[in-house]
Amino acid sequence: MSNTSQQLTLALSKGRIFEETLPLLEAAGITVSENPESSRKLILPTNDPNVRVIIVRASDVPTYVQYGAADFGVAGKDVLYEHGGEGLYQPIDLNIAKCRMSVAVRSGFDYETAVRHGARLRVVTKYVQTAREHFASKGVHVDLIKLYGSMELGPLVGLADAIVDLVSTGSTLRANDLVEVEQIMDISSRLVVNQAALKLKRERLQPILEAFEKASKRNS
Ligand code: PRT
Ligand code: MG
Repeated sequence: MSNTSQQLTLALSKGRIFEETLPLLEAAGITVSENPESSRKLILPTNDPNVRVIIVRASDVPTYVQYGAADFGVAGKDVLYEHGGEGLYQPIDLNIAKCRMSVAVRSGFDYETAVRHGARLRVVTKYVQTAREHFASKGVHVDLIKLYGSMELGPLVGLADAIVDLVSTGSTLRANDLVEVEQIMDISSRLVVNQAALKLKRERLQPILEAFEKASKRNS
């Protein structure tokens, strides 16, 4: 069921990625006709009859693009790293939805000393792949526990010693008495393009990619 017409389908997630992609679409002359926060529609038309937007979960964007159900999409580096990026061409860092991936612990937990003494740490995270690589590269022994949200709760109720999660302002950590002890990587969102679409729909895609690239430089 791939998307073979000459129409272009763009996969976005609701919330910050949708909001921060709108100005890039504007720069390409594309206006989305409905707001996904108020509409229940999952397929949104635009002012360009050849371009439509589909609304999917942030972590599902790479999957839709990989299988060609969307020609292109916008996804965080966190999501792409976990997905692995197979079948995706990643031409542009859009410099939007910026944050960092960090290790945080309960304030009062002496992370440095625990690591130095070779303690085995329990870590909750949605980002198992990224966390595994990070701790392996540092030689820290960890038991990783996968969660799907509210990682911040883990250390507060004794599920874990540490979390690996995204941080932007730091207010979620502060509100839950957690402190950031390590920054793993800087995160921003990238444009991802289906490899077959890049060849077959190049004429339609190219001007949009160029407009995105130009507009995203303003965010850097
Ligand atoms: O929310 P849902 O479960 O549907 O999916 P999602 O969390 O994957 O989607 P969404 O829309 O929340 O995030 C989409 C993308 O935005 C992520 O994949 C990141 O690349 C990027 N991004 C940028 C963030 C943040 N900043 C961010 N602060 N994603 C999540 N957060 C969360 C973080 O997980 C933590 O709970 O915000 C909280 C921390 O924020 P501060 O400001 O309190 O530090
Ligand atoms: Mg979220």
